[in-house]
Amino acid sequence: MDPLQMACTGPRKKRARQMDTSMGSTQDIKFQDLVLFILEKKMGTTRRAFLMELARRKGFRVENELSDSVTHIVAENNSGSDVLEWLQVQKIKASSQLELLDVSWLIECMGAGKLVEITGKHQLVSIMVRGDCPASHDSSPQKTESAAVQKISQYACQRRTTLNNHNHIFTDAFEILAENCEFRENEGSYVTYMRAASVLKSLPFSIISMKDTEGIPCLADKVKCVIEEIIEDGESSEVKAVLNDERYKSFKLFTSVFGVGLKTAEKWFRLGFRTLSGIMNDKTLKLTHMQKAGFLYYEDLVSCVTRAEAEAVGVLVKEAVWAFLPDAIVTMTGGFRRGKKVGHDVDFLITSPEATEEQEQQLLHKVITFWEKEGLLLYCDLYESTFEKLKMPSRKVDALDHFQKCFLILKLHRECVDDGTSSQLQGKTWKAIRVDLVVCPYECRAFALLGWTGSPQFERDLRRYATHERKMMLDNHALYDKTKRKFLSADSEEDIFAHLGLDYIEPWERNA
Ligand code: DCT
Ligand code: MG
Repeated sequence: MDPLQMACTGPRKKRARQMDTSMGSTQDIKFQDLVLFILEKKMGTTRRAFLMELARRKGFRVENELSDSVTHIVAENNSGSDVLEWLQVQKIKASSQLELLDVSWLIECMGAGKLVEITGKHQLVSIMVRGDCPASHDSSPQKTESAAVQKISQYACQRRTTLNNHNHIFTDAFEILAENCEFRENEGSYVTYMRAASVLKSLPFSIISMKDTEGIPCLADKVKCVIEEIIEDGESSEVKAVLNDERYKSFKLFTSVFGVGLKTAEKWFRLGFRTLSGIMNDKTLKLTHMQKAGFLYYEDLVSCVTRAEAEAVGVLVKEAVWAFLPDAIVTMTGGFRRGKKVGHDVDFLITSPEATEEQEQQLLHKVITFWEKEGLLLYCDLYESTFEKLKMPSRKVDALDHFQKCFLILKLHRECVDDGTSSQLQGKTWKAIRVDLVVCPYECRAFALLGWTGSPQFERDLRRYATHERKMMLDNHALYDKTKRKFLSADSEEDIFAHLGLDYIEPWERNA
């Protein structure tokens, strides 16, 4: 067996006993700047001895005892809180220089024969202070302090949330509970569950016991009860009940149709409908154009858009836009910009440094006429701009913006999709795809890009943070500083984060 493989699966006891754990000191040290200490807690003496010996052979300096010279503590099956607690018992204060790492980092380093970059998945995050933390005004803790003393912010815009979710079992549950509250128009509980799901998505470790939840913000009592039940029973009875609830099931089904919102779903439910075929076969119901398109292309639209399909739509959009405005900047936004592999639609932001107001206003009309002639336009709903310069940003966290935009359904031909394997196209030569196009004035582009990149929860928390922590107002058009009584301009998203005193969060870290 390869030694590294053994490191992953655990050593055979007999061999481990023969090892001399002190011999490493005489071996060549390849990584001079690092001093490791491997924690025995939950790892056991044998495995620890084996890993120490292996790490030394691979060029690491590994201490037998925890001393001041140690720079990295490596642990297995421990959360950050577990390690900190152990340090406290040893009467050792965790300094901000001390890295608390999962053994996976050491194993990766040994496998690669070099130091592997430490990322969130390796860091054992712990929370020194319990409860919601007020935003720190001298930039966020993520970059300036080690994970050992890092607090988790109550704001998603102060957390880095990649798509690597270690707590799916909990976040899936909270998203279902939140959706049920949305269907029942219970705004308060909706926010509670969404914030809980969001904070859990940002954790670089899986919650395995209630102790791991200590100090994590945004976990209300009712949220903790659900977590506890899932830890104990593997599922939540409340979620189970929701999934079996007739109202929830009907609303979920009805709102899966493009053009159907809560009001329509409520009406259909009250009228006694429970299936989509029941609605389609009813001659008395009046459907909007949007809903008719929603039913017509239902199968295509409920199947997710793949990245290859999104890229193919991007080619179509650029081709059409550039035919009329060659200098236009076309950016794919929404979930795909955040690195998602699938989405429910494809969002684009369009802006031009040179276009006149009239050229800007005409662009979407020309693009739509062009696609209509090509036979690619299956549905179109265009909203003209109601944008006014120097208007105060909206106070509402979920307010829609005032830019000109269109909600479309486009026909995407199979041969346009690069991978050619688009499963949804089987037997058909094309697939209906939902596409959103937004046009914004050039000076608003950074705000519009930030707003249209999402996630929705990240956006809500950005605005909430601006209002409550900075006395500023942020929306998709502008940022206003109420203290200085002036608008703050921005050429890039980085500028906006800087105005807000926030560390920059990359798009793929905004999956809150
Ligand atoms: N948006 C927002 N607030 C909302 C809805 C949307 O700030 N209430 C922003 C953030 C994302 C962007 O608009 C695009 O919206 P969607 O397409 O609905 O979201 P998405 O993240 O792209 O998700 P999906 O992958 O399902 O399309
Ligand atoms: Mg989208």
